[in-house]
Order: sequence, then C-alpha cells, then structure tokens
Amino acid sequence: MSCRRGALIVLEGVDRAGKTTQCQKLVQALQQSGRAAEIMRFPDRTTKIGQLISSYLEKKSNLEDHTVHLLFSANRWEMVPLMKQKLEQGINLVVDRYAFSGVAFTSAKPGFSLEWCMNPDVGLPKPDLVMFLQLNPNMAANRGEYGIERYETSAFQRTVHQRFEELMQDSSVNWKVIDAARTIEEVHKDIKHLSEEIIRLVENQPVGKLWR
Ligand code: ADP
Ligand code: 2DT
Repeated sequence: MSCRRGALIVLEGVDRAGKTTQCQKLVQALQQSGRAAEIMRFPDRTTKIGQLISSYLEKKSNLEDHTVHLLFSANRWEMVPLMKQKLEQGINLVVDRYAFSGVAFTSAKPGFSLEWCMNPDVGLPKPDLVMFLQLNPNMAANRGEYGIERYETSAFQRTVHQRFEELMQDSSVNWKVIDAARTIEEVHKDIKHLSEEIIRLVENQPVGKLWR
C-alpha cells in the first residue's frame, strides 16, 4: 500500500458518560503527536436528513419509529463516501456515536428486535475500535440534569444501557469497555493509549464491513 490509512475509532456510551469531551481530547492529542485526526458525530444534524432527525429529537416533529430508525441509518450512509476518502488519505476519524447507538436506542422501544435494528447498518465501514464509556446511572445523574430532548429520561436510558450490553457480546466488533467514572484525564489516558495502538495495527489493513 502506498499510503497508510487512518483508523476509524468510535466512542459510545449512555448520556453524559463523557463521549463528546473525550472525542475532543483524543483528536487534540493525536494532532499534537503529529497525526491527522478529525472528529465526526452522529447524528450529523447539518444535512437534510440530519435536520429531519434534529427536529424529531427536539420534539418539534413526530416520525414513525421505523422511519426515524432508517433516517438515522441513512444519515450514516450519506457520510460513507467522505469517511472512506478521509481514511484513505490517512486521516484518523474519531466518531461520537455510530450504528451501536442506532441499534441501542431503537431496540429500547417496544417491538424492535436487535436484528431488525442492525440490518440497515450492515456493511457500513467497520470501526477498528469501539470504546464504550461505562458509567452507572447514579454517577451520570451527578453530571447534571437530563435535557429536554426525546429519549432523555432515566427509564429509557436504563433500557438503552441493557441493549448496549447485549451488543457488546458480539465478538466480531472490537469493543473495549472504559471505566468512565474516573477523572477526565485518567479516562483520556486509556483512550489515547488504545487509539494509538489500533492506529499502528490497522494502517496497512483494508477497512472492514460492519456486521457482515
Ligand atoms: P456525553 O457526550 O457522553 O453526553 P459529555 O462529554 O458532554 O458527555 O459530558 C457530560 C458532562 O459531564 C459535561 O458537563 C462534562 O464536562 C462532564 N464530564 C465529562 N467527563 C467527566 C468526568 N470524567 N468526570 C466528571 N465530569 C465529566
Ligand atoms: P446527541 O446528539 O446528544 O448525541 O443525541 N440516536 C443516535 C439514535 O436514536 N439513533 C442513532 O442512530 C444515533 C446516532 C441518541 C442524539 C440522540 O439520538 C440518539 C441520542
């Protein structure tokens, strides 16, 4: 291969586990050590599909549950050409939520199986590493009140957490559980170490396909 590819690194976890804080710190740290790195987040609310999702999350509009699930997935698929391009250029992508949030949140609704929820995301670029920021609900509660968006209730979040636990049983995905109850710096140190390791490991390997 002529050029080393970037790694696709995903952070997942329940609300207020520290995903956004840690994505920003990781990108900064990678850049400071001379590596190209960019942040991405899903949903990406800037696209037309993202705007439909944003309006739904803000409870300004209602969408049927299957429909909104497929929109979240479409919002990832529409970014795939750009993601592939950046990875090929050697840019490491640090992603705040991905298909795992998609499955965990929809399957927390009554009548949705994990399998049905996973299907639309089968074949997406497969993350080289998925770090799950583990934080118990009491600790999360100490980090501030829930917001007013859809899904921001403790009962729903508990079910989402159970779904994440089920998804983490899948050994085809490179899951790492991170204890997110520690200080921001302690959590960052682990995340940076695991990320640097995976960046070196995959630089000459092709990007995989998720759940295929
Ligand atoms: P998420 O993106 O998972 O919802 P954020 O990164 O937005 O979480 O963090 C939620 C809140 O908790 C923010 O106010 C942030 O400053 C704070 N926070 C993040 N990580 C920690 C930590 N390790 N210890 C204490 N507070 C934290
Ligand atoms: P934030 O923008 O605060 O992360 O909240 N969600 C996210 C889904 O239901 N399906 C998905 O595919 C994704 C990526 C999680 C976004 C909210 O949307 C939920 C919280």
